Amino acid sequence: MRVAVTSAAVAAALLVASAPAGAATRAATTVSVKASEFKFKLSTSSVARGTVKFKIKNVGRLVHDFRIAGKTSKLVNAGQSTTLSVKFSKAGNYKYVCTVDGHAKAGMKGTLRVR
Ligand SMILES: [Cu+2]
Repeated sequence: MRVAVTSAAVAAALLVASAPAGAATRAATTVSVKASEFKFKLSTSSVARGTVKFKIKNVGRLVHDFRIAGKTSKLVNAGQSTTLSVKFSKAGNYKYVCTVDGHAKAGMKGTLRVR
C-alpha cells in the first residue's frame, strides 16, 4: 500500500514537473534590456531554452545595439526601443555586447545563461 501511494505521488510529481517545461518551449520568453553608457541591464540573467524576445530600450544618450548568439539588433537611438528575437536551442552561456565601436570594451557586455 505504501509503495502504491509513493509511486502515485512520484507520477504526479513528474506530470507537474513536465508541464512547465513543455509550456516554456512553446511560449517565447521576454527579456527587457536597458542600454546606456556603458552598460546593459537585463531583467534576468538566465532564461529557459527556446525563443527569447529581447525588448531593447536605449535609456542612454548615445546610439547602441545588442548582439547575442550571432544576431544583432538594429541601432537604437536615445530614448528609442527595438526588439530582437533569438532562438536558443542549446543550453549554455551566451555573451552579449553592443557592437558600436568601443562600447563593449567600455562595459557594454555580459553573459546570459540559457538553461
Ligand atoms: Cu553601445
